[in-house]
Amino acid sequence: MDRIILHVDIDAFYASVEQRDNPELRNKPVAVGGKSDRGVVTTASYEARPYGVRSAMSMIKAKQLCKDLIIVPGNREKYKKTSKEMFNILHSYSNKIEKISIDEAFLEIQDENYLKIVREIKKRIKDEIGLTISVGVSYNKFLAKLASDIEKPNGLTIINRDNVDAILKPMQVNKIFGVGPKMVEELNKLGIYYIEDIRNYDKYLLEEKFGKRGKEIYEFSFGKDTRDLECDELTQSIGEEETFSEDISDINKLYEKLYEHSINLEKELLRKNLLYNTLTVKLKYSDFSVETRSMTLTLPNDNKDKIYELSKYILDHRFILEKDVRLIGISLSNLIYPEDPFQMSISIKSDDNLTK
Ligand code: TTP
Ligand code: MG
Repeated sequence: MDRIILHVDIDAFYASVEQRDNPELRNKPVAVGGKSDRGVVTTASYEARPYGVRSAMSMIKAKQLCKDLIIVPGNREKYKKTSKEMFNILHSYSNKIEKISIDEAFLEIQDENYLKIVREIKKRIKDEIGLTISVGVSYNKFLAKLASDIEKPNGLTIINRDNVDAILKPMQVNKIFGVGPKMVEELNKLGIYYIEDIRNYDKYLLEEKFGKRGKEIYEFSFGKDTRDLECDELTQSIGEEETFSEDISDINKLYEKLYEHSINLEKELLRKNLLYNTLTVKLKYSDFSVETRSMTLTLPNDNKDKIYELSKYILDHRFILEKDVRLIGISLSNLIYPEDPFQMSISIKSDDNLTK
């Protein structure tokens, strides 16, 4: 079966965030960037684009092109936070996500009913974050990215085996992944202007002239791309800890804190769609010395009651508790994504368990 790959890209990202947060900017030509003579446009709202205002253009030029342009300074922290919110939503639909930039990602999904998923993702990003995205769906990365660019803003384009030739052949060569102005010039010299021209060119001559790149361009011209998603490194561990305002000797207070940590950790596991295998309890004593004790489960888990039960067990049986406690923490490691058959089999084989 073909893979199902989505390419998701927020529309006019920085400008859309500014329009979202300031109603006076809505439906108006907006450029985000520095106002000074040396200012550069980071991005322009879709209302400014018909005037020719583009990313990386000097603000002076942008203002000349569009007299009514409203220039807004950027707020990187806000964009980072918004980006994180989008990635959190995406993570609830797939474990296989490649982050390309602050507002762009590939997702590989297993569910053949991808239209339902795409519509849900678009709706959630609109309802929960207040932004629109454009999505491309196809059977590889090259085509998915190409697709998301075809209809913008708020687009949804599917490239499948039936329409791939009709879409690709008439496109200009610069639409091919990694083909910049220099390469376009080189290809034009060979009489190659459209993707169809690449298909009709001799594969070996292209390879001879451009090396590995030539071979890739030839493959892309037929919509072939076997590259896998380069997924984010899995989070190594997640943890909760708290230093008390006064050192604690009452074991019940420590239990209470463990329970609070368990609730928060369960929330975080669910949000990140993770299960843990190993739980560690950390204590810092009144003399600032630190001790940790860990245990590994037989089966990965994400339940707060289990986290509490296990951490309480460790606290009761693995620590001596002769001194007052200044800080108590729980961390979860050996994290895995559920429904990953390979990882599940590793964890089940683990011979460490609670009763040891
Ligand atoms: P893009 O996704 O390239 O652009 P965009 O989201 O503004 O517009 P589009 O609808 O075409 O996707 O980049 C995302 C953000 O990155 C963009 O909003 C601002 C920032 N950026 C820069 O700061 N400098 C640049 O040169 C570019 C291209 C983007
Ligand atoms: Mg974008």
